[in-house]
Amino acid sequence: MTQLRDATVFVTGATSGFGAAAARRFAAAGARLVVCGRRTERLAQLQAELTVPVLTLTLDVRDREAVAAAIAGLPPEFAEIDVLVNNAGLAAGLDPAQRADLDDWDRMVDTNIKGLLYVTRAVLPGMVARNRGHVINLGSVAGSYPYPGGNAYGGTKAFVKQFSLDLRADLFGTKVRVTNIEPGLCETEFSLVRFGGDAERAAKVYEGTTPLSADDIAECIFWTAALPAHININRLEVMPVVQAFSAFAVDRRPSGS
Ligand code: NDP
Ligand code: 8X3
Repeated sequence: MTQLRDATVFVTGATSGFGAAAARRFAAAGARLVVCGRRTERLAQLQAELTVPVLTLTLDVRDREAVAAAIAGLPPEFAEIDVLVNNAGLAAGLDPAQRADLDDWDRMVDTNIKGLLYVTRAVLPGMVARNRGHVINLGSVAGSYPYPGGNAYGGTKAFVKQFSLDLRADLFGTKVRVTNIEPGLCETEFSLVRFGGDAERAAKVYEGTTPLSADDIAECIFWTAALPAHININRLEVMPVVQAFSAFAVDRRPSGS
């Protein structure tokens, strides 16, 4: 197995959901952590809770210069990143494309695509130079299966899937691994964010189901990192048993109705 005790693990979006759960899971294995997000207080809480060395970075991954400076300026004891969990991301809105808010689309593209690119680009040279490392991206089932209102969100996650595969092509010949984790329905703050803080609407997404939990996904993330160094999980698609895909939709109404 890959030894994660004393490994340096960098988690984006560690203030909530998968990121916070992944930080806890790696900490349980004795890793040292760099945790980032925009909510400083939550990062401080996580740091206070964990007994391993933790560096907190208040960082908006959309800020290209800030990302580059934060990663270039890591103190030596946190600078050699072994595992990057590219998790920061969001869905904003569920309106059909013809009514969607362009600001929502910008926010998703800027965070889920461009933010992930900025962090990856800053971390990769060190991994390649050390000839070790693992980039674990958070894609989604939405990157493979369309659903009404998924539009730009699904598009950003399809990007993450393809970028993960293309990274593998560039890293061929090195020992740096790349994995795209593709979760389905999972109860975190995801829907609260998607619906602009509407807790009632968010709760309805999970009502009457047994969704995945953040800990379930943290376990998947951890598993891919802990596998022996010669194994690369390219994509890991995970759904709760209560979720599956449906058949093609066919509109049988008489035309014009
Ligand atoms: P949460 O809303 O619970 O967590 C999202 C995290 O991303 C927060 O820590 C938030 O931190 C961080 N984040 C958002 N925007 C930025 C930004 N601009 N800069 C830095 N950090 C940011 O959602 P999840 O844990 O569920 O989602 C994590 C990832 O998993 C996302 O990429 C999401 O698309 C994906 N995903 C989620 C699924 C689900 O059903 N829950 C399923 C499949 C994929 P802060 O606000 O403090 O900046
Ligand atoms: C989150 C899963 O199905 O809500 O990526 O888009 S879904």
